[in-house]
Amino acid sequence: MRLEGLEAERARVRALLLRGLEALARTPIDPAPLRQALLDLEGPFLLVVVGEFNSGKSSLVNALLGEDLLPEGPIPTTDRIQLLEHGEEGREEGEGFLRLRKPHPLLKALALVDTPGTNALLDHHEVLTRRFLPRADLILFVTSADRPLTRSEAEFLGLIRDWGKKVVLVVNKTDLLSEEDREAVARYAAQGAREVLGEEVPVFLVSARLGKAGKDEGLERLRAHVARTLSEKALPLKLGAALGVLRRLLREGEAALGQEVEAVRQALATCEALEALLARHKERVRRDFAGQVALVERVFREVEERGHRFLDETVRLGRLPDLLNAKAFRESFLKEVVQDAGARLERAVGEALRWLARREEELLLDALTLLKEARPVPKGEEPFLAPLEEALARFRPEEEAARLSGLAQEAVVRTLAGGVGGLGLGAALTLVLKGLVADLTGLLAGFFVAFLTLSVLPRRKERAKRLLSQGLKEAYAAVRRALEEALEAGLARQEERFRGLYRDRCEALLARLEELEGRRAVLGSLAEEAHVA
Ligand SMILES: Nc1nc2c(ncn2[C@@H]2O[C@H](COP(=O)(O)OP(=O)(O)OP(=O)(O)O)[C@@H](O)[C@H]2O)c(=O)[nH]1
Ligand SMILES: [Mg+2]
Repeated sequence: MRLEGLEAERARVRALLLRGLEALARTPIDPAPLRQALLDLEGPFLLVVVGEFNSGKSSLVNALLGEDLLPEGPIPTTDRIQLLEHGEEGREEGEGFLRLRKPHPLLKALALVDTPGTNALLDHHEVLTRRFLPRADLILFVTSADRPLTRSEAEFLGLIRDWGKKVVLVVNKTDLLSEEDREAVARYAAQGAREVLGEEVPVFLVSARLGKAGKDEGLERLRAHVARTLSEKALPLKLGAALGVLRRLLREGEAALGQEVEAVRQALATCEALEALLARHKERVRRDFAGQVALVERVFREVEERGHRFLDETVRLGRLPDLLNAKAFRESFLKEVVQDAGARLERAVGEALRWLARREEELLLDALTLLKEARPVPKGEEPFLAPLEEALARFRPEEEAARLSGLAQEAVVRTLAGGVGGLGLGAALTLVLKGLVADLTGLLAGFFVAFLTLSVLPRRKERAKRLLSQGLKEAYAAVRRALEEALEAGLARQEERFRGLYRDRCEALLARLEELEGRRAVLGSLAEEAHVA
């Protein structure tokens, strides 16, 4: 019954590891240790002996087996992973690996693994051992009684903890200690291990040397502990070891994805900064465009002032006879009132539209400055710069101004066709505006016609003034509306083009962020399941 439960548990862990493999495939983490754990789930229990060189690991294995199977020595001796398995006598060598088979009763329940010592001058020894760590189902950590638990040993214990392994601490060479020192050494080693591992671990004081002669109680106790542990908890330990590997890799995967998420977030901050820049740009252009419109308005205002003065003088100076001569009146009206207003209006409108077109270049330059100042450049930002630089190189404000001018004309024509301009001013203006920009001369010629139709008497002067003002006001309103339409159309085009430079990339970043968060969530929930299991 209990066995069935354990087998079900093994199946559950196996399924979890498989899901872990799948999830890790979508991270930069090497899943090899997990794949190995999946294989080892079906293999023998791996009791792995680790420790610094010369602490007596090989001697301990020999003592446990009761025969001098493995070479021992005072210098770094073991240079490969030595795996002892139950079976017909045999030996198999591989790269950094030796497999020995023995028909030894101890090996029936487990495979015993001797590893190269750590903290020697031989780095490759330590690499072999570190790489083997994740495979251990239980670790015998051997330290030497004459220097129990050094700093480097504590650091190595830390690596073991990171893989979530269970540890049995063995203080070897206790034959070197006096009876009274044994107690202190045991306490010291136990406390050190507890501090690193965050849990109490069993500690055994042994002498492999004496043990070989069958004269060491500590070794016997260790042997009994191992036998009991295996009979009671072999499978839970194995499953726990596999889950430890899973948790560790999931943690690494989460950290790696977290870094990617951070990089994407930084890049997205650039997207937000560009959007904010665009919003500020539109606000500023709208505000400053008022200055351009005021220059246009001034042309109308000056005509109006001159017109009023002209009417006043015409009446005051008794130029009535002139007024009867339509041709002469028209000429002096054009000369004194209209002057070059048409050309000036055309220039002012053109200037306003060119001003508007050039603002786009400013936007691009501001964006480039923003991107360049945002150092250090987060990974993957370059693609933002390139399209902006290209857009700047391609930028032709004159073409854009011409296009906007076309838009403005259309707008004026549209407005006036809607029936502005009593007294036929509208029609005159409409005709004139079919050209490039408003021709004020034409507008005022229209006014002139209207003016003559009034009986020009002094008492009609005010009415004539009102008529002129009204006509100019309507014409100005039409031009202003056209300019405002051109402003909005221009801004919309600037916005569209500007966003086009980064929209795809920012959308891709958002999608990537979502994707990464999704993957991270999968790792997180697997890690939780691996904890509960
Ligand atoms: N006094 C004493 N010496 C021991 C004991 N166990 C091992 N030694 C000696 O310590 C030295 C190192 O023993 P090894 O078993 O080779 O140590 P190791 O940990 O396997 O060393 P590496 O394979 O180099 O990592 C040898 O000279 C052993 O004879 C012990 O219990 N008491
Ligand atoms: Mg050795």
